[in-house]
Amino acid sequence: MNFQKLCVLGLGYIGLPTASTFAVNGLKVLGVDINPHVIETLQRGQIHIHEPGLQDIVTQAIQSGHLTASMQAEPADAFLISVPTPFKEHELGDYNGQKYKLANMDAVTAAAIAIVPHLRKGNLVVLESTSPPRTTVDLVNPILERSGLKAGIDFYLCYSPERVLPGQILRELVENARVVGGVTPESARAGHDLYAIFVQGKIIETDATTAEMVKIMENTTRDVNIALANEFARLAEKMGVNVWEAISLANLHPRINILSPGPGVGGHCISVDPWFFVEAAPELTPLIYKARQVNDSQPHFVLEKVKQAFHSSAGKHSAEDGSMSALSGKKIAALGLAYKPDVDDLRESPATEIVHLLQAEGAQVKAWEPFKPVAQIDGIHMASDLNDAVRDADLVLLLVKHTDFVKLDPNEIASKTKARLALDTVNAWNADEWQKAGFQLLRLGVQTTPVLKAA
Ligand code: SAJ
Repeated sequence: MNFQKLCVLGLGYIGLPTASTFAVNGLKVLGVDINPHVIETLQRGQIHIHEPGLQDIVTQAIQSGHLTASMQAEPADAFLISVPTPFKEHELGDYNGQKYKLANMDAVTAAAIAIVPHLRKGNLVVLESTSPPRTTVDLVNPILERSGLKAGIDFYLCYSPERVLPGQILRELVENARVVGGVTPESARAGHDLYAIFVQGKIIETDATTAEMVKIMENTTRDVNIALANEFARLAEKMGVNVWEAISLANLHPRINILSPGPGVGGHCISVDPWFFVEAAPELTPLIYKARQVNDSQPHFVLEKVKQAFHSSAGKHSAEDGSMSALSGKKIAALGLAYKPDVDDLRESPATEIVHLLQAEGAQVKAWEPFKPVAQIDGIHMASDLNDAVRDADLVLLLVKHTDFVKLDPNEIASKTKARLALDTVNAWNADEWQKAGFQLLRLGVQTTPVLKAA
């Protein structure tokens, strides 16, 4: 199949890089988004999200005349839907009292409806948004057929999940293998032809529902593995073991690859997608459900570690402030609010949840997020820079392993803060160096003294 014009609906972290990549590979691309700020920014030749290399490729695509932006879809040879699939905000599912999150498919529904007036015989429609299994067949297909055209006969319809890692999107878009699932084999073939325009990785054809499952299986596998790592961290603290050392030794085993524990699982993918399986079949997914619970409770684990940190140093300070256990009045410098290192995305971020939990316990938190220095984040007091964050702190709390934070010199920090207590939740700092600089450094997954009860 030949394509001249492509319409991409949804210009977020996936849609904009994908639209630009198709445009610099020769297609005429119309980028569509319901957010006027996104369209105005693009029409000014700028971008609204941080991703390495994205500004350059967008500039190239716009200057070539191949990428334009609008809030309205138009007729095209192919349509690509890459809109968000978050949770329903005020509604939970219930299975024997077990509450679970529900997918909000409003944006996908609206995008499919927006395509109907422009759908023509021979067109291709691709759903890329991560969606519960059977969304393409049971939700998108019937909407598109309101055009009077039949999917798989008059037009092609397929599902093709993006699998790119934020921070490496433009490279992975081209290099990663791509799964294309059609509602018919011909649809899968048409999807193959579209992505073959720039994908250098293997392109595999299958059916739409299998492709949907594949995507959610990938992210669910990662979520369950991270949950296991987080449980290992909790166990290690109980046993007086350094979990980071233990993981690096276990990963020497040829068939073991334990992921990293941390302050929690954030972002719009790993912390969201497994719920699509739980929603689809709560009776079949006890493990997936439990893993979500473990990862969603990790911010509380960090809260307890902060209390522990103050408690362990209380010997020295109790005389001064008299408030023994509560965090009330404690000044905490929170370093990092993004959901993971070196990205500007704060969606579902465990770090912001931890700050909210600390504040609810009466702590005064000043947060510094270098990737979103001016962010107004609900109820979080943002510092103007790193120095401002640590200056009056009692505790320096590292929540995100941004490269710049890893490189911090503890002596330099010691000269800028009165704190001598630090907590590293992401295994970024060298304990000896920080201790030499005068800090008592506590680390997630490391307990110097075992807390095992004597038999
Ligand atoms: N995390 C840990 N420990 C780890 C790895 C990650 O706690 O060992 C945390 C991170 O800090 C973050 C969250 O998990 O809060 C997710 O981060 P991530 O880097 O694992 O993944 P995402 O969400 O940025 O991207 C994932 C990727 N999926 C997989 O690797 C299976 C990416 O390939 C997908 O395209 C993306 O989800 C998506 O859009 O679905």
